[in-house]
Amino acid sequence: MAKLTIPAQELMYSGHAACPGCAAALAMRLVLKGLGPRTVVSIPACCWTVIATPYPTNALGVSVFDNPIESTGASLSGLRAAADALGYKDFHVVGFAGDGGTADIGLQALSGMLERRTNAIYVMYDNEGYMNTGVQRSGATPQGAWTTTTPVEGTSRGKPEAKKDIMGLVLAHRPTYAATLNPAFPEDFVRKVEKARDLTGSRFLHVFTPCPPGWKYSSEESIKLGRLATDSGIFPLFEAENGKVRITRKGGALKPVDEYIHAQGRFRHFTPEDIQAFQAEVRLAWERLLRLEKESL
Ligand SMILES: Cc1ncc(C[n+]2csc(CCOP(=O)(O)OP(=O)(O)O)c2C)c(N)n1
Repeated sequence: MAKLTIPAQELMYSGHAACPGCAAALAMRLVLKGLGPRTVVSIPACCWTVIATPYPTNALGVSVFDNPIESTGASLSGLRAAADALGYKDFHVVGFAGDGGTADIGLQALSGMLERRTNAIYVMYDNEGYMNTGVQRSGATPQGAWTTTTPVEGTSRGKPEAKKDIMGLVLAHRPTYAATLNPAFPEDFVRKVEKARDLTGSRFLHVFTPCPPGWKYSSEESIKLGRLATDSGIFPLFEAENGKVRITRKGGALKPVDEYIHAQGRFRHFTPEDIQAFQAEVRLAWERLLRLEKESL
């Protein structure tokens, strides 16, 4: 029988303010299991500020620092300098930010932190939109998806533009470690957090976090959607250590994207042609990743 490797320690308390089925809540729980209590988490404006710290409560068993939405990367550089000045040893400085606060509004601060080689872990939880403020589109929203700012009415048929290649942007900085994680695969998830924990330098974790109210599906389906996303090649699991790319889950032939698309209200308007176009993009991106794995040094 397989041996479960997920630490029993809980550093996220029950009674937090996340929606039922929130995969971003599960992501935080697993991240803290992997890192342990000697951690400070810097959280910008996003769902997680509401989940963790509605005054005067705190759902986490570690220190929390609230930072402005655009400055998580800068906050991590400052917190690391402070921890070093205080002589803290074996202390993890962690950012936990949404896709909007990372790939759009906070991209400059993230780039600065990666370029400075700040000794910290940046976690981007990707619910593919600005969810906390009412499901607006972000650079990470997939092409064609409904959001409140990319409606499906009149001539508008969801988001016209493609999802930003966030890992591509991060890998261009050649960080010590970067990986994609999915709470639907908790063993792979925790192994990557522990690997990031044990390295020094800038580390970036891109976490796939389905969002029931934003993606319009029922809350008990988050894990099923997570598994479908990876097994269809929509959110492949891979890691890059000093630029060397390795795909960490290759389950044979990819599943067609249809089941993933049909399970969510944000894609309800998709025609068979839309699904075909979505499928073609996924296949191209998967082939690019296979090439990257083969060619990376
Ligand atoms: C400079 C600035 N602009 C806008 C906001 C309003 N705001 C607060 S949370 C949020 C959404 C953030 O989206 P994301 O980072 O994707 O996290 P999520 O809400 O999805 O968890 C926005 C736009 C803000 N706090 N500061």
